[in-house]
Amino acid sequence: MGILNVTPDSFSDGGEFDHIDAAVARALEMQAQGASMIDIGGESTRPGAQPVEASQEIERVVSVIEAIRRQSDIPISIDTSKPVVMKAAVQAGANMVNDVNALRAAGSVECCAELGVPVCLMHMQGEPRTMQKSPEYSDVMMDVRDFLLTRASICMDAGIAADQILLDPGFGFGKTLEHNLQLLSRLNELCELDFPVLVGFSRKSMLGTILDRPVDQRVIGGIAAAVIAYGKGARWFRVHDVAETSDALKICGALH
Ligand code: 9MG
Repeated sequence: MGILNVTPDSFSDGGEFDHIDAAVARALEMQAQGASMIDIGGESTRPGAQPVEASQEIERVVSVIEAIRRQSDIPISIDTSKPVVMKAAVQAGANMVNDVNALRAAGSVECCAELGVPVCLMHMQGEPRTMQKSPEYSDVMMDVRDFLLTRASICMDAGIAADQILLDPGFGFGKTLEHNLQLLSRLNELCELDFPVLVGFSRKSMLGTILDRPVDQRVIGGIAAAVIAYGKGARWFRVHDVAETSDALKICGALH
């Protein structure tokens, strides 16, 4: 899954893809590099990020989704927590909802059930503005697992089919480095459940902390984490550096 942020303040490619043509070109480039889905987001979820109005988010993502659709049928996921944005994005041509809030906003579960699209439910403690202040867990893997299973069960009760649900432990979302490492080392406990698991490490600060490197020098660290996650059963990877990650994952895939 290649990341396409269409926010002016994105931490990794801020402002660069403001223009629709550039966003489409980047999406097509990621497709050519091996991405099997493009994840489009119009609201930053990085730590400390401020929320944006739904109307602004819709304005940012819909024009880009429509423009990609004119040139490619690559599956698109919409990275949002707002049901109105989910609906507008799917009507414009998106095929999946990727929600860092695991469809907890009022109306989100019902909206996705009605849209009939797959959903990625991600774990996050707190909210992006404050989530890194002092995250606490009794047992981080058990807490994340229980949360995701509860959310999956709520989705299924609302009519979302089990095979339309992906789970994501939410690396970096309300977690210390120790929590992230615990989650990675015990990722098999999540992958053993009956849902595919998606992970995202790309350029995140957990890599920067371990490596002491800025955001543009974390590619190899992100690939190392992705390879470890593959070994534990994850099969979906949300990444900026598609070509490099794709090569690494093809090597992993050749063994399975
Ligand atoms: C939007 N977004 C940022 N990081 C993410 C991650 O790790 N997983 C998912 N599903 N979405 C993310």
